[in-house]
Amino acid sequence: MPATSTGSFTLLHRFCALVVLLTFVHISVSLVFYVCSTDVSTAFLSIPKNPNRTVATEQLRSAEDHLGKELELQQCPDTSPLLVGPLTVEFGVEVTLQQVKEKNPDVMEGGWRPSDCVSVQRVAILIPFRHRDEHLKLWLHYMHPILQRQQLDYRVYIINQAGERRFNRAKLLNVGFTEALKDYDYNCFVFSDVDIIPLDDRNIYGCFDQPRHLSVSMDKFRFRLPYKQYFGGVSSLSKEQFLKINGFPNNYWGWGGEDDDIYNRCVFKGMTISRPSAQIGRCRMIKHKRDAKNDANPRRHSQITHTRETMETDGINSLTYKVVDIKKLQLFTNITVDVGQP
Ligand code: UD2
Ligand code: MN
Repeated sequence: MPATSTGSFTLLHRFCALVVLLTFVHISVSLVFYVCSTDVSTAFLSIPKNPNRTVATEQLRSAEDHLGKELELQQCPDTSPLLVGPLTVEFGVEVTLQQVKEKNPDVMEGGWRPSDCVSVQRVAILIPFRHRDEHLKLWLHYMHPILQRQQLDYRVYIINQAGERRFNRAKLLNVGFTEALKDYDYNCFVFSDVDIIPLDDRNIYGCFDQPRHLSVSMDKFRFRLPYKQYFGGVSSLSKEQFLKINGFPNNYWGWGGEDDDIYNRCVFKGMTISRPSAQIGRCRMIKHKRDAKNDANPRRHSQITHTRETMETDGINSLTYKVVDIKKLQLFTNITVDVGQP
């Protein structure tokens, strides 16, 4: 082999060794930087981190996630794609609260909200209540699936009258309005008897640009409105509409009249009543006898002739009550309240 070719071989050999060395150094430096910049450092290398900084970083991340989600999520469509229309409702079925819970695993703290869109309707569903546990089971059994299909951001409140004195439906609903607003920024309130179930899920349990009467076509009244001004059963008012009429009357003790008073309040404040069609507004009421301590209110006929005057001073602005107990359960929030007596 000639001397010149041996020399160039050694040179090439050295050059290659240098390239390998440089590559090794490059990879090592990159690796060290990578490890230091990740949480692996804390896990494996026990490099102490500033704990405050970790918390702050995590808060920032979760705020970013939250904001990202809010920005990503679109408003729910005007008409929910989940609705199925006419429903079969049977009151002979045996249901337990456990079964209702299992069938509605996503219902928490008495309600639900869509996870894939933002609901415009933030609805508190308020039910005046005393000793109607069997009806309540059926109501929860039928209503939770319907309310989820309607894509509402909702929670159910049972406003349970404490004691055995005369029942006061409208005052319980005023309490429900006040107490629910302590939980969440609701913009809509649905007021429902515990014994009424809609026969069509297109009858939306939300609010409209006028106060809404939902139970317009009931089996009890042979699927007709009993009279034009009828506002009993299930109704809804936005927060604004409710405050405009000073809420509901507090002094209708016993059965009847309070629904007509609420109707009068709406009309006297220049509002009209919005209703679904007779087809979509079909519903059923569980047959029952008049409850104890809910005899017909003998003053109701005279009371409803004075709504225009009384509504200014009797309502949400004069409401007094004592909360006895609040229980946040999976299927509903139970508020037991002492509303006093006539
Ligand atoms: C009608 C109206 C109702 C209301 C009432 C007069 C219909 C369908 N409904 O109902 O909205 O105007 O007349 O006050 O027309 N409740 C209890 N425990 C009681 C008493 C009442 O939980 O001891 C609750 C329960 O939610 C019940 C509601 O109050 O559904 C109305 O009472 P009701 O069902 O006895 O009266 P009803 O069917 O004549
Ligand atoms: Mn009833």
